[in-house]
Amino acid sequence: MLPSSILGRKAPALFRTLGQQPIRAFSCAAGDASASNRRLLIFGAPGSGKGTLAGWLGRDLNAPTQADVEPCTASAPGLTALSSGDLLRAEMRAGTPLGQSVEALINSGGLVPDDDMVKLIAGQLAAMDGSNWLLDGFPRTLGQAMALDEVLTSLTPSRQAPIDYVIHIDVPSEVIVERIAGRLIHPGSGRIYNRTFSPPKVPGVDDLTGEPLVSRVDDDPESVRRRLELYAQTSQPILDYYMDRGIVGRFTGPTSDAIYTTLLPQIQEILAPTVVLPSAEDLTCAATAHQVSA
Ligand code: G5P
Ligand code: MG
Repeated sequence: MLPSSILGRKAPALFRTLGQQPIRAFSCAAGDASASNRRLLIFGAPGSGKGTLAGWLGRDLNAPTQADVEPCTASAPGLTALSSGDLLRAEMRAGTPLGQSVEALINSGGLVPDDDMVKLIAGQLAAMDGSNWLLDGFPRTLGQAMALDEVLTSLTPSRQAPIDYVIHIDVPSEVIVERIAGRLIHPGSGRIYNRTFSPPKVPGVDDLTGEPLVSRVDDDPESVRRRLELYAQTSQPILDYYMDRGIVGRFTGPTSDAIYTTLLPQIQEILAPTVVLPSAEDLTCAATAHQVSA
C-alpha cells in the first residue's frame, strides 16, 4: 500500500545530460514534493570519480521503469545530478561576467569565492526542488556547507533535514594523478572519458555528438597539485560537519566499478519511493557498514 501523499498527479519530468547518459528526474509527490524528495551530495578529491559515478547513477536510476506506464508506482524514482564544475565551465564558455572573473582562478587550481558559488548553486536549487537531486562538487568549504543549509531550509522549512545523505568517495591519492592525466571531456555536455579507463568509441571525439573532446585546462600537473592540496586542507571540516549528523556513507575501492557495486544499492534504498525519511540512526548504520569496505 502506497502512502497517500505519493499517489496522485503525474509530476513533470526533468531532463538533463550528465556523464555518459541523459538523466531524467521523476517526482511523484502529489502534495509537498520538496518535503519528501531526497537531497544527496557526492564528496571526494579531484579525480576521485565523482562525475563518473554520478553519471552511472543517473544512467541506472533513470532507466525506463513501470513509472513510465503507471506514474508513482515505480521502483526507480530518478535523480537530477548537478556538477558545480560543469556549471562554472559553462559560464566560462559563455563568457559571462562570472565566467570571466573566475577563469584564471579555476585554471590555476584555486577555489571560487564562497559568495559567487552560493549564488550560482542557490539559483539552480530552487528549480530542482521537488525532484531527487545529487550535488557534485558543492559544498567545497565549511562556509558553503552552512550557506547550503540556510538556502535549503528557507526553500522548504517543513523538512526534517536540509541534506539527507553524503556520499564520500575515498580513493588512494596515488591513482588520482594518473587518472586525471588521461581525462578528456566533451565541453558541451560535460561527458567524461579517459584515454585508458573509458575511451571514446572513436579516438578524440564524443560518442553521442561526434564533436571534439578536450583536456580540461585545470588538469595540467601544476593545477592538479594545487587542487589536491586545497582538498587536503578543506575537506575534513566539511566531512565532520555532516558526520556529526550521521549522514555520511564512505565508499572506497581501487576502481570506480568496485565502488559502484556498493554505492548503487545504497542509493536505490535511499531513493525508494516512500515519504518516510530514513532516520539518522539508519544512515549512521549505513555509513558504518561502508567504512569497513576495502
Ligand atoms: P570540479 O569540476 O568539481 P574536481 O576537482 O572536484 O573538479 P574532478 O576533477 O571533476 O573533480 P571527479 O569528478 O571526482 O574529478 O572525477 P572524474 O572526472 O569522474 O574522474 C577523473 C578521471 O578518472 C576521468 O578521466 C575518469 O574517466 C577516470 N576514472 C574514473 N574512475 C576510474 C577508475 O576506476 N580507473 C581509472 N583508471 N580511471 C577512472 O571543479 C573544477 C574547479 O571548479 C572550481 C574549482 O576551481 C575547481 O578546482 N569549483 C569550485 N570552487 C569553489 N567552490 C566550489 N564548490 C567549486 N566547485 C568547483
Ligand atoms: Mg568532476
